Order: sequence, then structure tokens, then C-alpha cells
Amino acid sequence: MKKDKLHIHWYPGHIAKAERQLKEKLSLVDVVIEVRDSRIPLSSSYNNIRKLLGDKPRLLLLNKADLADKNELLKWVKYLKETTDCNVIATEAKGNKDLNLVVKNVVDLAEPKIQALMAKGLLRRPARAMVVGMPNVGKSSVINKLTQSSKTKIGAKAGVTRQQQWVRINPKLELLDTPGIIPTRQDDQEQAAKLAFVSSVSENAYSPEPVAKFLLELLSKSEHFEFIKDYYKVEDLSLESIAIQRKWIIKGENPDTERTAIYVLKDFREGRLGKIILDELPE
Ligand SMILES: Nc1nc2c(ncn2[C@@H]2O[C@H](COP(=O)(O)OP(=O)(O)O)[C@@H](O)[C@H]2O)c(=O)[nH]1
Ligand SMILES: [Mg+2]
Repeated sequence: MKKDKLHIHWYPGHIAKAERQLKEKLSLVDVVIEVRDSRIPLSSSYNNIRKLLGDKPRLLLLNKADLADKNELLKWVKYLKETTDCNVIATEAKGNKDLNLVVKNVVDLAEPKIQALMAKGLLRRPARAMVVGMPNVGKSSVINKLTQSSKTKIGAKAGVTRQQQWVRINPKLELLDTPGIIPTRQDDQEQAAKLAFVSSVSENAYSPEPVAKFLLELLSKSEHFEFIKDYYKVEDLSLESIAIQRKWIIKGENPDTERTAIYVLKDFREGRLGKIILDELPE
């Protein structure tokens, strides 16, 4: 793998399989809860997500809100409400303050479908929902949060190829207990790199140096520049400067940029560089 260039691999075989499994689950639900990472509200989804998910009503959760700048995130919520056909809620895995709002939104989104079934003479049934999203955005955390209030496993309903497990959240809502994974297929290398920043891409798929270098480039152009320069005690945000500052030197006098890259990515992921949103809000 080239060390100097961004090059993030994706695997068409895995993608086809993931999309097939996703579609199978989608056929079972009335509503989709799409989870994204608040630090990359656009890059943690597809452009044509509508095509992948079909025309099901969809609630968008910008999760890991605790890792993103609050005011900036409010602007993103507004923007996504205006430019998609979805309601949008910023969520955090810790704490339950957004729980009732999420449940209410999902129930409301399903109501037209339930009404339509009743108009055909069927009895009212609970809405069925599932959580979808790219790897590591917090799908399992969202499911746990929704199901912890009510652990009633209501057992299996037949899926196409295997049994699916449902949990009753309340009398009006049932949730599929495993998420649908949106594969991180990315033809766009910059988007793939952003997904790597938030650990949505497997570490086997890239080498850390070019990815961390790109992160530092983005941070250098951001309002967080001064804070991060101070944090690393450097004059410019480059792997070399940070390595030299830390005295991470190898083979005589070369800055250990690989070790530095791994640390910079870790610092970003763990929020030490600040609450940062890396996508640019369209005008
Ligand atoms: N800071 C923060 N971490 C979160 C949040 N939600 C999930 N995580 C963490 O992100 C990682 C991935 O979460 P998980 O629910 O397994 O994601 P999944 O791969 O989409 O199912 C875990 O380490 C979680 O603890 C959140 O709202 N805030
Ligand atoms: Mg999971």
C-alpha cells in the first residue's frame, strides 16, 4: 500500500452481501431509524441513501452529539430537516433525554401505514422499526437504549432467510433487535478518510499516515486550528512537527510519523482535539 497517498480499500463482495441483508430486513419494517455520526453528518451516509433504503419513512439520528460542537450541530439538524424528507434528532448514547422523543417520532412516522392497514380491515398492530447505519456510528447503542426500558423479547417472526428477533418497546412499537449495516462503500476517498477518522472503516483498509495527514489538513483550515496547535505545542499541524515536539525520532533523526499518525487519530477519536464537525455545512 502506498504510504503517501490516501488509499482506502473497500470490498465489493462484502458490500453486495451487506446490501442484500439490509434489504431483507427493510422488507419487514414500517419505519427506518438511520444513525449517523454527528462529526460527519453527510459523510456518514450515502448521497443516494433514499435509493438504498426505499421509500420507508425515516428518522435521522445525529448520534455522538456529545463529540460535536453544539451550535454547529444545531445548524446541521436544521439543514438536514430542510433538505431531506426526514425529521432529525441529535442523540447521545449516554443518558435518556432523547429517548422519548425518538420513540414518539418513530410511532408518528408509522401511523399513516398503520391507518392504511386498518382501512383495509386489519386490526391495529404495533409499528415495526429498525436501526440502520454505517459501522461504528452507534447503532447498537441506540438499540440498547431503546430496548433497555422494556426488555420484552417478543420472539421470532419469519424473515426471508432466517428468524428475526423483535423487542417490544411499548404497546405501539416493536424494534428489530439487530441493526441493518450500511456498508461503507465509498468511491470518494475524502469521504472514506472521514469515515476512517471516526473508525467506521476497518483499520486494515488504510495506512494511518496519509489518513492522519489529511485530518491535520482539515483541522488546519478549521476554527479549531489554534486550540490544536496549542494542544500539540507546535507551530504548524504536521505529523513531522508533532513527532519532533514529542521527540519521537527513529533511525537517527527521522520523525516517527507513523507512530504520530496513530496518536493523532486516537486524539481526534477520543475528543481531545475538541468537539469538531468535519463536514462542511453547505451554504
Ligand atoms: N461519545 C459517544 N460514544 C458513543 C455514542 N454512541 C456510541 N458510542 C460509542 O461508539 C462505539 C460504537 O458504538 P456501537 O453502538 O457499537 O456502534 P455500531 O457499530 O453502529 O453498532 C462504542 O464504543 C460506543 O460506546 C455517543 O453518543 N457518544
Ligand atoms: Mg453494533
